[in-house]
Amino acid sequence: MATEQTFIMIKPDGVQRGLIGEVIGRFEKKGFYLKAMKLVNVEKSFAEKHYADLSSKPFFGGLVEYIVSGPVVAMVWEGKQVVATGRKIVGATNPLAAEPGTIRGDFAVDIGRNVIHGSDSVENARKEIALWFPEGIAEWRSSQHPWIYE
Ligand code: DAT
Ligand code: MG
Repeated sequence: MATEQTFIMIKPDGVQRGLIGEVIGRFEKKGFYLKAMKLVNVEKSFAEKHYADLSSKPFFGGLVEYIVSGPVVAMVWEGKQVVATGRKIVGATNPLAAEPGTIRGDFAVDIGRNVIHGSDSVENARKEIALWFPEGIAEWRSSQHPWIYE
């Protein structure tokens, strides 16, 4: 599987609870590369755009309120199969169903306070990165690359 990029967002509860370093460390230590990052407060209309596919769900209003309730950390991570593997690192949507060892499994209880977002497909990752980083992302390669990838 080719090198991919995924969009990862630490939600307001993750920021407030001091989990930024923990989340970054897990992706970094795995062998993925951080290609963009910013801490931002998003507007309601922006959060609605990010979650547009869920606009008909009964929890949509609460989800948007939660995302705008404090700053979030938006990131782009790159690496081999990073979309699917990123979802495994994040864990199941409902934290009580998420395996221990995953971020949601280790750090969350309620579905509406599940700490982190990760793109669910390469195509959605592309859309989310374009939405969150219209300014573009960094071009760099780790000097450790040959020690992580064959
Ligand atoms: P995921 O974030 O695992 O990709 P999703 O895209 O289906 O899950 O939903 C986006 C977010 O919406 C999810 O992280 C938490 C919230 N959510 C999903 N299902 C929910 C539900 N049944 N009740 C309340 N919030 C929910
Ligand atoms: Mg999703």
